[in-house]
Amino acid sequence: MITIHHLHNSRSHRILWLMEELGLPYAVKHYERHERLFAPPDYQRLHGLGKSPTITDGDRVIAESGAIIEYVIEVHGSGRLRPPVGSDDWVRYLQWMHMIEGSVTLPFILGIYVGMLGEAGKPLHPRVHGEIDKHFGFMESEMAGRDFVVGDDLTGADIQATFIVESASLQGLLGDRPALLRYLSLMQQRPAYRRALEKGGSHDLDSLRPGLAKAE
Ligand SMILES: N[C@@H](CCC(=O)N[C@@H](CS)C(=O)NCC(=O)O)C(=O)O
Repeated sequence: MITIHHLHNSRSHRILWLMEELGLPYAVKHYERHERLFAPPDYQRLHGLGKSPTITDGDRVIAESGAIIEYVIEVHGSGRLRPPVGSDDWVRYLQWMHMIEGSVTLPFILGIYVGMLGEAGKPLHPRVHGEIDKHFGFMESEMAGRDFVVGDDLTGADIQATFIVESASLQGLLGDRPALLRYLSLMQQRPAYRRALEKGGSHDLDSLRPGLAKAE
């Protein structure tokens, strides 16, 4: 059986949510953040990256959200929550699955670090905010008139995308992005999303972060 090593207030909510949507059995091991931000030493010992989410499945230790979602869907979910391989929807699914952590998250996190530098970070603001606007602007235009990233039903790509949309909302980035705000609300209302919150406990993403560097 899969064990989800759940670091509170973290991306591992994605995997709890995935398991709830698939109706698969799983165990949860809870970990508190160390010094407010970091994974604690016993979490770091699970896998060389020491990052959440990490799951164990027998002897396998698997890290990285997108890889875990794809692994669970293929190995335990009989391909549910992903479009048929080779279809146009699958191409879009793959792009979103990889784009979220590979592209969208980078400028968002940079914005937070640059914000921590205060005045010293100001020369980087135009570049960082340009990239944030580009990525969230792309997602906003792609989600207009849609309830899901792909097709007419939830896929693993929605589970991957929601965490960053949620984080962006908490940083005030969605004020002029109604399609993403509506999408986030639809995802947060799903019974499986809510059950995952109950199983995981605290999901206070706002408590972790200093603010983004402000756009000039
Ligand atoms: N791209 C990775 C990012 C993993 C990541 O940075 N996780 C954060 C939690 S949301 C973490 O483990 N932070 C604690 C630390 O860095 O010690 C993924 O999607 O799995």
